[in-house]
Amino acid sequence: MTTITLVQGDITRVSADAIVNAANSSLLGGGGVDGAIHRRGGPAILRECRALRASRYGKGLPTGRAVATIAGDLDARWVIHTVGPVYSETEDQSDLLASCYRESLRVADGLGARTVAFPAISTGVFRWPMTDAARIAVTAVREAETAVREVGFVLFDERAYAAFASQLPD
Ligand code: AR6
Repeated sequence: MTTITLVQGDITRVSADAIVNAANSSLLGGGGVDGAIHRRGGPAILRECRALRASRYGKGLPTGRAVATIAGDLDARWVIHTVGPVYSETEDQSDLLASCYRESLRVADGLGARTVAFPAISTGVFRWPMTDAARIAVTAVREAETAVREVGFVLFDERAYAAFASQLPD
């Protein structure tokens, strides 16, 4: 059984075996949680991202996939970078968003991670409506077959926290 916990705060301040980054396919950093992780984690993470671009992901990491690097100065062993879909009003990309959670947990299993912290993927720059994103995230984690013991959703503000809380029993 995987326990789901909710925390309101900054994901770069939490302690976990693996911290998930809402990256973009370039793997070369950006704003939002991606920028915060690279800032606090230090340049070692970006160095490994660049190496991944040069070796396995010359065309970028596809949307819905995940890949791990070291975690630099963060209080974690690994950062798992995943690329959420940009929200579309015309196309249902829910499965790609769910895939970010599934693939991140699959990568976590490969590493032997037992605790994983997720941000609310795609709900910032990529504009996914928070309540819908929370439903997809919680469902994907609940349905995942994983050896991860604890998944913590780290929500940046009260609105995000409330949206995720509404998806869990009291
Ligand atoms: N800790 C936890 N959550 C955070 C933090 C933080 N330090 N900072 C922001 N959030 P976003 P996306 C929340 O934009 O929508 C980047 O430029 C934020 O409030 O970080 O998947 C990448 O390089 C929001 O709820 O990621 C990509 O280009 C959630 O994290 C693009 O943005 C996700 O917001 C990815 O966009």
